[in-house]
Amino acid sequence: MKSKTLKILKDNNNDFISGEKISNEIGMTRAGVWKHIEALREEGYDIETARGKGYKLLASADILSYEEIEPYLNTKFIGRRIIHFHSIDSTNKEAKGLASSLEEGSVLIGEEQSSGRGRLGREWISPRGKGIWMSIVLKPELEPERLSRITLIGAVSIFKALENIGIVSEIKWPNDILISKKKVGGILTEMSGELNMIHHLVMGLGINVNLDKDDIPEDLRHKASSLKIEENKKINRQRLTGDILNEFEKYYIEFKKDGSLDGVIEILRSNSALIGKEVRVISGKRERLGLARDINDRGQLLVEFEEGIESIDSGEVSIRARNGYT
Ligand code: BT5
Repeated sequence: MKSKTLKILKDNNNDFISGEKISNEIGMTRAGVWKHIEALREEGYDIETARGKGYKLLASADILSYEEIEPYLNTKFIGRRIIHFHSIDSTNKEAKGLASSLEEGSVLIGEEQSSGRGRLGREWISPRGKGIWMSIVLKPELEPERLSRITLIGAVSIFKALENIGIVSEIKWPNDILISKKKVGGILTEMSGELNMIHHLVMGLGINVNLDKDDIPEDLRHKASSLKIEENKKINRQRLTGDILNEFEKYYIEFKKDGSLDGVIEILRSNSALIGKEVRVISGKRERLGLARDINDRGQLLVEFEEGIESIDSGEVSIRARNGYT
């Protein structure tokens, strides 16, 4: 209902509209409309009130609700339902709990996460109103073997959306987005299902958009950054969120047809932070040094070890820290 009031304010081209008119249009009392206005103000909308004239929307809020992202969306089903939280422990955790009752393509977004998670239970810092912390619920009907590559679609979608706004980044297979060798985005894909049947899958994407230096804990500053820090300007989170979802749907529809990742792999190859570099391949307690050679058509990283070339499916891959992170 609050969103209806917002829509009327927006449709009114930043002009005054009376409380009575709004209340007639949405079928609510004027006191109810007033409550909406108060709630919208609380979210950050700047709304002017004038006696005898009503309400006027002066400025929209910098929040990632459906109403604010929708103008940038051109998808069929990805992001057509957005559940927006002002604060949440972790969008991935919440999405896993809700996934079975949500339609494919539903997205959960939190303005901040109090317990954001990376892979292997690591912490993911997610300060309020500064990043994109979101999870997409997916229900593809493909064997689990192919599904593990789905993270690559997320990485390429972020890369392409950044490219659309003129930001050059690199993809560190399989789940990191880097600018100037520092991490500005990461992906955590979690599956739920049985041996040969996936019920649903939750892809969590975290992008450091407008974080300032102080938002990044000191011990991460050598390896983490944000778009704002790297580009020296504030970035529109709403447009970027819409763009990521647009790019994601394009590649995901292709992938769902037959598991094809052709376009995705091409982009990964030509914008990889790993190919040609020495890498440390870590799986559990085992660490090996090798040279990242390529990414094959199945999305695996080809690494040349002393013993020969191996294709790596997923797991921990980090470039030997020579100059900086990655
Ligand atoms: C990732 O893990 O890169 C996956 C991050 C996924 C976050 C999203 S946000 C929405 C959704 N809900 C969640 O709870 N999670 C997902 P990993 O590769 O394991 O990287 C984690 C490591 O990156 C940490 O151990 C830190 O060293 C570093 N780190 C933590 N917060 C960071 C940040 N905001 N930016 C860059 N690096 C960070």
